[in-house]
Parts: sequence; structure tokens; C-alpha cells
Amino acid sequence: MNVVVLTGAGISAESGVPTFRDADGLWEGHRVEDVATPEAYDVRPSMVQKFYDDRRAALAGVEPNPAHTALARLEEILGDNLLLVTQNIDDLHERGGSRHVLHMHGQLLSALCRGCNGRSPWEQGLSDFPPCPRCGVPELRPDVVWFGEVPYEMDRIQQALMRTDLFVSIGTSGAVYPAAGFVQMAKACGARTLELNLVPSEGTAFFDEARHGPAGELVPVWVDEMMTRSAL
Ligand code: BJW
Ligand code: ZN
Repeated sequence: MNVVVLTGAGISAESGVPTFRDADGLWEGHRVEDVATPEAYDVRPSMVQKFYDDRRAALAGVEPNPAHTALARLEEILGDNLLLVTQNIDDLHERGGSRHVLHMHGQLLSALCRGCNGRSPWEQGLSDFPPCPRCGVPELRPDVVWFGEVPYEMDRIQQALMRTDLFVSIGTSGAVYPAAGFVQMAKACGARTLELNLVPSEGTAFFDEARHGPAGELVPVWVDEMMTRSAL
């Protein structure tokens, strides 16, 4: 069976990583749609760099939860028949044991050079505008996808959605495209679709089945079901 899993901020919530659109969401007082843009970075680069430096530093204080580790167990069974796509820029899937993770909105532990367009692994802060390891120009920005920018690996994701048997969306509000449209694309191509989210998402009506509750409980149960089925 071929499976595509899409994850969002809700899967990391129980690890202590704030989501974007819940009551205690990120960017305190600002709508993410107003600040996660290249224009906001052009106007206030230091503020934006500090925000991402703080989030990068906070990774050291959080751990993967049972939802992340359950998806790693699923990868062990399905191998290349699982495509795990995350909108998250944290590294909790990798630390939970997943080996192949497609970060469509980029990664905190990577820097993108506005001089040469190169991507470099990055663990430190960027607020002091260090030189790019590739070209030496001090134009490194967070390697994340802001509104108006094209998410990574869209061709690969679209190909996978067209041939998948099952599409599962975990912990995402369904407020941001193109990820919010994956359910309809997969369904139009014949896949069964399942939502696992704390509450009904904006797109909940598009799913064949929706289960609501914390990802740390729902995901291990669903993965156990998948493992039982694959053992039959
Ligand atoms: C739990 C839980 C628990 C809590 N257990 N669950 C008009 C109409 C349609 C589209 C557009 C439009 N105008 C503009 C657009 C396009 C635009 C867009 O979608 N805008 C919307 C505002 C409408 N999109 C873009 O610009 C994208 N690019 C693009 O479209 O390029 C064109 C193109 C596409 C494809 C091919 C070719 C060209 C880029 C979008 C970039 C988004 N970037 C951000 C910031 C990334 C860096 C960072 O992290 O700071 O990505 S915004 C932010 O939202 C972040 C997230 O990845 C993304 C999604 O958020 P997510 O993960 O869903 O989090 P929340 O907080 O919204 O939801 C959490 C959910 O978890 C909730 O439902 C909770 O209930 C649940 N939950 N606890 C389970 N314990
Ligand atoms: Zn460079």
C-alpha cells in the first residue's frame, strides 16, 4: 500500500512547540500571514532573524512525542511506499526516527543565501549576518518558505499524491495552500483520505474519515492499525 502523510504544527504541539493559529500561537499579536513574508524580512530583518534564532535555539529543549515515533515505526514497515511530507521546520520527525522527511516549508537547521541561492546546514544564530559558507556574502536568511514563495519539492509531492492509495493529514489547520489542497488532489486521483487533528480542520469535510483528539494518542493507534493490516 502506498501512503502519503502530511503533518503540520499540531503534531509537534505536545512536544511543546507552539502552533501558529491556536490561542497561544506564534508571533504573539501578529497574524502569521502578515509577518511570514519576504516583505516583512526586507523591512525588519533583525526582528525576523531573532524570531527564527529563538525558535532554532528552542529545538534543544524539546523532544519528539509518540506521534513522531509512531510515524518512524510506519516507515520501517512501508519503506519507500511511505512519503512523509511536513510543513514543520523543526527536526522532530528526524529525531523521532524517520529517515526520509520532505520539509516543504524548509528547515530551521538550514540557511538560505540570498547571494548565491545555496542552502547550508546551520545550527547557530543568523542575527549577526554571518558570511555564506559557499560564496562569502553575508546574506543568509532562514531557509523557510514564506507566503508568496514556492514550497520545496512540489513536483515530487504532486506525483506521490497522484498515485497514493491513502492520504493522511495530521495536525494541520488546512488554512495554508498548497498543502491545504492535497486532500482534494489525492481524492480526485482515487485515494482514501483520513484526517487526524485535535479539532475539525478547515478542510475536514473533504476527508473520507476524520478522527479528532491529540496527535500523541491518535497517531500511534492509527499506525498500530496499519501494522496489523500489513501483517495479515
Ligand atoms: C493539534 C494538536 C495536537 C493543535 N494534536 N492536532 C488565497 C486563496 C488560496 C491561496 C492563497 C490565497 N492567497 C495567497 C494564497 C497562497 C498562500 C496561502 O495559502 N495563503 C493563505 C493565508 C490563504 N500560500 C503561499 O503563499 C504558499 N506558496 C504558494 O502558494 O506558492 C505558489 C505555488 C504553490 C505550488 C506550486 C507552485 C507555486 C507558501 C506558504 C508558506 C507558509 N509558510 C509558513 C511559515 C513557515 C516558516 C515558519 O514556520 O515560520 O508555514 S506559515 C505557517 O502556516 C507555517 C505552517 O507550515 C503553515 C501551516 O500551519 P499549520 O501547520 O497548519 O499550523 P496551524 O497553527 O495553522 O494549525 C495547527 C493545527 O493543529 C490546528 O488545526 C490545531 O487544532 C491542531 N492541533 N494541537 C493534533 N496536540
Ligand atoms: Zn552564498
